[in-house]
Amino acid sequence: TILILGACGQIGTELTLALRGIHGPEAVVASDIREGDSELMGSGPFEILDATDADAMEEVVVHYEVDEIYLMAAMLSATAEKFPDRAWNLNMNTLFNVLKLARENKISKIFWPSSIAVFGGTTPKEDTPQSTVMEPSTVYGISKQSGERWCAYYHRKFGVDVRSLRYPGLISWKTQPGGGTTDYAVEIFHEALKNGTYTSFLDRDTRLPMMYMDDAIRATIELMRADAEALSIRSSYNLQAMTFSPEELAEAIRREIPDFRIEYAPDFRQEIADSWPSRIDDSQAREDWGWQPEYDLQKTTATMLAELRAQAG
Ligand code: VAH
Repeated sequence: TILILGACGQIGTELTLALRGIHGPEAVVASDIREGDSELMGSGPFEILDATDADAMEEVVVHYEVDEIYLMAAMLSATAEKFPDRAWNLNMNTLFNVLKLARENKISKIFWPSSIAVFGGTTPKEDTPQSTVMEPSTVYGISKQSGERWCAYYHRKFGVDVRSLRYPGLISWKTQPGGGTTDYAVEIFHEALKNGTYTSFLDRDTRLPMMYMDDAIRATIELMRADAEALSIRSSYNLQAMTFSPEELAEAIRREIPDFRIEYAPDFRQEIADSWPSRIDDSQAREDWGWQPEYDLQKTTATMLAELRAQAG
């Protein structure tokens, strides 16, 4: 059985639905600190579970005979700057609980998401290498860099089969993201349809690596399916799909909504975004397990607007 921790989150919701589509509803147990949207809750078994509680997690693992865990629970970059202690506790203790279960052979495989947030201001911003200088300046980035080191350690020392991806900013319509710095790229679509205008909290020329959710879900499933022998990276794989700035995204939206207007009012998240790279070198993922993005800016924009219009009915 597969267990998803943080199943109500932006990635967790779609990952749960995708995995249930492949393995069947009963093979995928969703869990989170609170209940999720109706589509998720109606699609298979659900458990209220605080992933920082090791005993509670082990009870769920034993009860459902879990052998794979996807740990999607975390506090993202912007919120983590406001609550550093809670962010560190949530982001790290959940990972330690899952790694320990694997070390004790109570589960056999782990997916754990890292992020482009592991890179800092001294990291090369263009074609950021798989292995490079990483001096993250955010609580979230520090927790992801440390988490990567622990994943590599547990793999090397205890043979734990833990796999990870450095997700860029993710764009999706099904579930509202929470507390990210890249979330302007989600909010903008809702605002464009509702008000025809959006005030961006990142400046016009802030170019960041981004990815449409379907590509991120497919990358996750492809990585977990790959032959363990093919994986040369056990910290976390670089991934690149598209790179754009708020201004470039606004131009793409105007091709569908001609009178859409954008304004810029950078806030504390600008400093976070300025510490992150613009374009990532993902050649190792392409070489090891055949990674290939399918959504570019134009296709993402068209899909987001079409799906949100359909959702609005
Ligand atoms: C965030 N969406 O903004 C997340 C992600 C790279 C961005 O880690 O914090």
